[in-house]
Amino acid sequence: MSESMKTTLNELCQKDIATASDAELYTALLKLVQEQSQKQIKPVTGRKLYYISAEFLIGKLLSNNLINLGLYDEVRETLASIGKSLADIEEQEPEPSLGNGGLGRLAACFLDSLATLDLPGDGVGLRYHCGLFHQNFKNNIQNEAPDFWLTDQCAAKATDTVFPVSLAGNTYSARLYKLPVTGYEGRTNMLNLFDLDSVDESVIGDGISFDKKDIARNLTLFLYPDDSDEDGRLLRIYQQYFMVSAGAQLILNECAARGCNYHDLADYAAIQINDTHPSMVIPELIRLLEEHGISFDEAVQIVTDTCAYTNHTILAEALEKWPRHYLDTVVPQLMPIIEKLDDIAKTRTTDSSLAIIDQNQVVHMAHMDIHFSHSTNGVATLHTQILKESELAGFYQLYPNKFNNKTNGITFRRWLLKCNPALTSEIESLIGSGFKKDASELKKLLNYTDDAEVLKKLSCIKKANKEALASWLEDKQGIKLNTNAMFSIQSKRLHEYKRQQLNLLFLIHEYLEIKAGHTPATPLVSIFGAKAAPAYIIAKDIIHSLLTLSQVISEDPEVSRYLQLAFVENYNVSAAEKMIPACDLSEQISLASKEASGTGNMKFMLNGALTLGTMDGANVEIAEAVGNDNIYIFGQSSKQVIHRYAAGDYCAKDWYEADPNLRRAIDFLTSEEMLKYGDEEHLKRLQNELINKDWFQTLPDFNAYVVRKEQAMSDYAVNPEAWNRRTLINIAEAGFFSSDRTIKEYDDDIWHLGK
Ligand code: GFP
Repeated sequence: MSESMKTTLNELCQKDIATASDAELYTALLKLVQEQSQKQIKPVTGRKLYYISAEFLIGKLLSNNLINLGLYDEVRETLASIGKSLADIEEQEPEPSLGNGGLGRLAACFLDSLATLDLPGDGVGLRYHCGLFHQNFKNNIQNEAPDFWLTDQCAAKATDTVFPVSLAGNTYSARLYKLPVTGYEGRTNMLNLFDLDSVDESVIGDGISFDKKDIARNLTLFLYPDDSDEDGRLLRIYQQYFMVSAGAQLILNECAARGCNYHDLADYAAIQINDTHPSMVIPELIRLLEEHGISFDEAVQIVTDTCAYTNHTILAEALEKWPRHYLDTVVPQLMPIIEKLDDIAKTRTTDSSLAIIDQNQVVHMAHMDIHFSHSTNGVATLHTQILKESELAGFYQLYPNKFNNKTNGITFRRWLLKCNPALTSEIESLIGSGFKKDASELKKLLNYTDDAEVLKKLSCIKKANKEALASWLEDKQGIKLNTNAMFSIQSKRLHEYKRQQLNLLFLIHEYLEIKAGHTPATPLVSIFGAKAAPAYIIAKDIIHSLLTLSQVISEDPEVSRYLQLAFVENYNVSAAEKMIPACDLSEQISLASKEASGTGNMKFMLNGALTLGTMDGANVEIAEAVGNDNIYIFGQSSKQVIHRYAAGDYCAKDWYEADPNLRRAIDFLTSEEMLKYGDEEHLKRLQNELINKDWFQTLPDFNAYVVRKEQAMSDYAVNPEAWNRRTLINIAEAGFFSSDRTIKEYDDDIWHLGK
């Protein structure tokens, strides 16, 4: 125990910490982090990055900050010496609710890596009061409630800085909140979040409903407000413009304070547009530069040189396009600029499909990004290739030099050091601590592939992590897991392209096999974590079907000895930190070509899970890194899928009729067993969807999935040492997937920060 740390904490607590409550200790630790992170703030020279994003899924901050500031071990030991646990104290901290899925978590990993690599780079986003929503299950159905996470102790502090933002002709004041982002042995950057003082949580009615027209009170209540009606869609535009207008003013102010004369803005700022939500920053910056006396043509060039765009999806419905009259209503000041940009775009190409404003008067945000930024990147090699060859082929022909790939990454500080301390210290005892800063050093673990003792140790760590997960889940949801089973986990947003429904069909198949007397090679615990967008009906049906099946299984002791299905309520970063280290088999089963990258796949791999996946997104690069013997690949290739879509002749019903196992599984959805605990309308709707539509081609991959998963289960059961060796190889090869590598590539190729 460090006496000096004890003295510091006594002072911050203003009492002997031995007598302090967890809440008092939490407050003291926050102060400690705040003081230390201030010391890491460094002056900015040259180019500074502004990463604008609708989401920042940052997770709880206390432990992560202590790790990054080099205080974690000392604090933990000091607390332990007085019988306190840092983990318990961290329970005091509500998880920030500023994100949804991989998009927002990537932004959080990037902020961590920027600060770690000592690069000047801030985030710009919104301070949502209730985040996405808090998920709870009732009668096997997802319900949504507001996720109130803002407390007086929230690390995002209000400043006196406000910027005027004009929405539908009325002026609102965007207040700036600053949240320090610490780097591991690096610098402190900021996450800049904007909010409106008049937003009022008391306007929320049933569930997460509220008057969507009352902008002054609702603007920053929720991330991604329901867009199933026009008011909801308009609200999204209000939010987006509020974020980018305030962000653009902040950027111009900060640059001017460092000597920028606006003509040379690109020497002071690099702006990364994360997906299409912040796209209006382009016309907004042009508008502001014109206000500073810069000509339109020059402003267009300056903004192009400053901005870069990241594409995260090829799903057409996710590439935002807004009817022009929406923009006329919310941001009339931008429409003349967008029209002029469209005119310029039309001088560059005769291909009308590349227009910003199409013939139906719909404004394509991604098109504006690509025409008027200097870089467009995909987030994994395969994804970038698909963008170039099909989805954005016209743009690639027009601007071949703008396109580049930046395969995603994850921060190892949170996804190894923080979430898996036992594995971290085992790795450290084998190869030293260099991997914490240089993830490629993990390769040194390959020297231990034949070391039986090391392999045994890995499996003991995994077992302990499974027990920790099981006891957490028992406390939280009263579910008892068999920790001697293989743990397979699928945790990510609920979306048909991610194909939780394929996993569902497998579990039904397994259930029916067990009932027929065919017991599996190993008991299997199948765990899910996922939220469905409130208006996404089929996604909610999939959750309902999984929860219902879970009940069918748990009520049947004959089956539950071999098979369990657990659905973690309100999946978030804190839950992921408990689930990922406990996983044996990582489910990455999206329809090939549809998952741009995935980042969960990297987190599971780093924590020693083997991937069961399609050749999609970054799975392809994981397969290359570990070799085919150390991953379970199945299913159609992206080429086959794209071809099937192009041919337009996919008929789910043919597959359903041709395959008795598949038919049996789909029919079971509306069986007596399921109807006992489930709702007929939901179950039938999903069944119909699978038989008559199945847009994401679940059925053609069903058999291959069953075969591969049963192979994995048998390998796990038959030769544990070989399994552990493959675990070690996965960990050793995970270095490439560090977000430090990704950020270095962005900096070398696009941003050139600090120069
Ligand atoms: C999206 C894409 C993922 C990708 C992330 C980050 O995430 O494939 O890894 O963005 O680039 F779909 P989700 O929000 O869908 O998880």
